Amino acid sequence: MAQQQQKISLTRYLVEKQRADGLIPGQLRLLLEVVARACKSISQAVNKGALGGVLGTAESENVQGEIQKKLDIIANEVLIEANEWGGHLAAMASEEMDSIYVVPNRYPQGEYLLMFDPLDGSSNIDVNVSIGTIFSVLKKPDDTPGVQEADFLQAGTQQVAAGYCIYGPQTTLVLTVGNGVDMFTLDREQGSFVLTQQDIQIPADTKEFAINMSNQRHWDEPMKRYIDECLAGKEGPRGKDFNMRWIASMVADVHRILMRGGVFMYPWDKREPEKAGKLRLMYEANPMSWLVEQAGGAATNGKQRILDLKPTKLHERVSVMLGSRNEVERLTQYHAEKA
Ligand code: AHM
Ligand code: MG
Repeated sequence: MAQQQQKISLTRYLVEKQRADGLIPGQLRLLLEVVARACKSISQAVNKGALGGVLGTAESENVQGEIQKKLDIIANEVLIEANEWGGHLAAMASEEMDSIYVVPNRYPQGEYLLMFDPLDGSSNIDVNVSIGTIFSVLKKPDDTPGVQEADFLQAGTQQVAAGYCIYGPQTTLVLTVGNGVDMFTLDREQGSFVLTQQDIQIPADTKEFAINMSNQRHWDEPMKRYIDECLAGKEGPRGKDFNMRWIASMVADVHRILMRGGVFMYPWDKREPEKAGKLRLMYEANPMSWLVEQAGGAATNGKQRILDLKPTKLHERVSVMLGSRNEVERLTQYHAEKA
């Protein structure tokens, strides 16, 4: 009889990682387990859809002036309620909350700071297309008493863990603690995440790009040049045909890139020139950039490595280009030539 392959649960993976290379201290292990548990619960709510009465918009706006969906608010509450009492966190910050959420006095305070976009790709919720939760973990600087927004304003290089959970045909959790990227699939019968892929690598070259082409006329020159050359295909300077995908869920687009390569771009554009971009640095671009780098890819805002940017505010926006290394280098080169 063929020996059944042993399944490794997220819990076991975290315990073994903690033991083996001390990469995951106890509080961080608890934090990651709690985030995963919250994602399971969000996955349940997403799955129920209309049956759970969770679709549609709430009658509120978030700090970015975007109309919130019911599921945006539910996911945010699930993450806060799951994380506030365990003693592993000092504070949380979210796309859906104006200011930081300090762990209430009735609970012990931990040493970590958790940031999240509770449900990224909100425009896809009501049309049954993949969405996801993105998270980033920092350590609270220990030289300051209490906790304030300034404690969160650390460069992406300071992250100690980052990941996302995608709610698609499968619910999949993708995680890094700084030594590669591993992937877990939710086993609904067992109710646990199971390790399904280790050490994910993004190929350095690709023939696939992801960008919202409807903004083309608003881009700056280097961006136009890059896409024009891709579109010119075999007959153009790139000498190969490119394919395009745009899911309008960063989680789903980045997941595809981790699985088979590609380049994802949400650049600055002239629609709102005073904004650096659409995506948020601290809980969208930083965690995704770190995952991509950990998988051998690269991430830039065109001029600088995203992970090196020093944030000046919690909801700061950034221009994003990430994925297969050689394409990101080319984008950087085009921006440098223009400058
Ligand atoms: P959200 O956090 O409000 O959902 O916005 C972020 C999303 C990304 O997931 C996605 O890449 C982008 O917005 C899509 O924007 P657009 O609709 O302009 O193409
Ligand atoms: Mg988002």
